[in-house]
Amino acid sequence: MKGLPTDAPAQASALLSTPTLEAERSDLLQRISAEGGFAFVSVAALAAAGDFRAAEAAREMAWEQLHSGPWHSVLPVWRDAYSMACLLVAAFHHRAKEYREALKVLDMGIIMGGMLLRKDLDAAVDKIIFSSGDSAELAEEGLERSRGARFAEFEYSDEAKVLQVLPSKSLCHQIVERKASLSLERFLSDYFLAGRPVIITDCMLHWPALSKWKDLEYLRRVAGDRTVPVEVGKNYLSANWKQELITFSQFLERIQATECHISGPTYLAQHPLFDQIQELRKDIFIPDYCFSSGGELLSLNAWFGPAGTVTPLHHDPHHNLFAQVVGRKYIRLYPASVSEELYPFPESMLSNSSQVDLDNLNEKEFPKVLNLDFIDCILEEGEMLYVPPKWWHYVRSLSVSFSVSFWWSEGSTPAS
Ligand SMILES: O=C(O)CCC(=O)C(=O)O
Repeated sequence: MKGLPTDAPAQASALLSTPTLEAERSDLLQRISAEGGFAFVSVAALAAAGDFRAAEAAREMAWEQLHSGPWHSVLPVWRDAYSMACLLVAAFHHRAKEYREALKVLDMGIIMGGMLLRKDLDAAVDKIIFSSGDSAELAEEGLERSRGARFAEFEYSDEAKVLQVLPSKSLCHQIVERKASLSLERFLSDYFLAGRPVIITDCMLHWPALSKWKDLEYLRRVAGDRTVPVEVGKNYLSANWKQELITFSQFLERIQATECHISGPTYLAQHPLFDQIQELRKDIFIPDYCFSSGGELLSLNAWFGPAGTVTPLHHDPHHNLFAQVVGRKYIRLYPASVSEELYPFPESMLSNSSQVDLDNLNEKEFPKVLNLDFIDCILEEGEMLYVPPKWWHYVRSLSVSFSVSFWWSEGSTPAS
């Protein structure tokens, strides 16, 4: 932390303009006290009075609470406490023109904190990006190197090589149906209500993302300094799998590195990146199909990684339109009706995942899988796959790949 002017601290949080925090502060502090967080309340008061170390201490205390047990058992008030502390710390960094540090702290608040102060966090990010406009501090690093750079060509463009990396029996049975110019009515009647997957080949061709997200310089410029959560390891079921928080620039470096890291690929998986980085949100459009049933859009998630990422066989409870923006992915689908034959994990946390590793099939342990019918496809750039709720899916990237999933709820469309 650089030295602050002596009059700075008391004004520090005001400089970042945090209207929700001002309105909610006393209620939030009371709720934190009620949960026994007296020490947090004391340091937060010192932080508000200008003590940077106290702001850092408040952030650490809240961080400890976030890691005190399984994520679902963390009391929501501690997530809001964490956001509050992040705003306090960021205000000091902003005042000292330490924009990169400020941005990092705010992103941590966005990723790990609660929703109460989300508007303040987002507004503070905008302010930092604006404030740093004519400073050399943000974004310049690495830009030179990525000027004009695009991702390497498909790693497996030769179909024979593709088959070598796919689970056995891939692409030799039924391929997912492809449709162009699919009307909303036909989508509803033939796929949504029928519970059948389909690839829509031409409904995202106008997205700016299709060309922009291949451009490393663009990605680095709009997101390079932002912190994102990534997964490292073979896949989320493997023993060495872990999560890390790194900057988007660091993530791009890892994707560009031709050799896969020893601990496995780094995958930015199922992250609501577009709530976090508005610039990227502008490059995509929500497909009308998501609203055709009167359901509610639940989440947009990014899936960005190198060739070789695998999401093991699992199912989700929602309707999913899965848009392939950059690169290509192999996807295998099994209907919900064969769930039992796919050996779901008995533990409730993992009950939507199969114990079967399709890349390394143990036929003795899981014999019923062998003769199950499935449908599969290689989803190409510019195509969207509709995955009905509860359909099991296995996904492997065949190149650098950037996809977006749109999840939405059932709605009230009468069966026609
Ligand atoms: O792309 C992937 O790796 C997995 C996508 C997925 O499982 C989903 O959208 O539900």
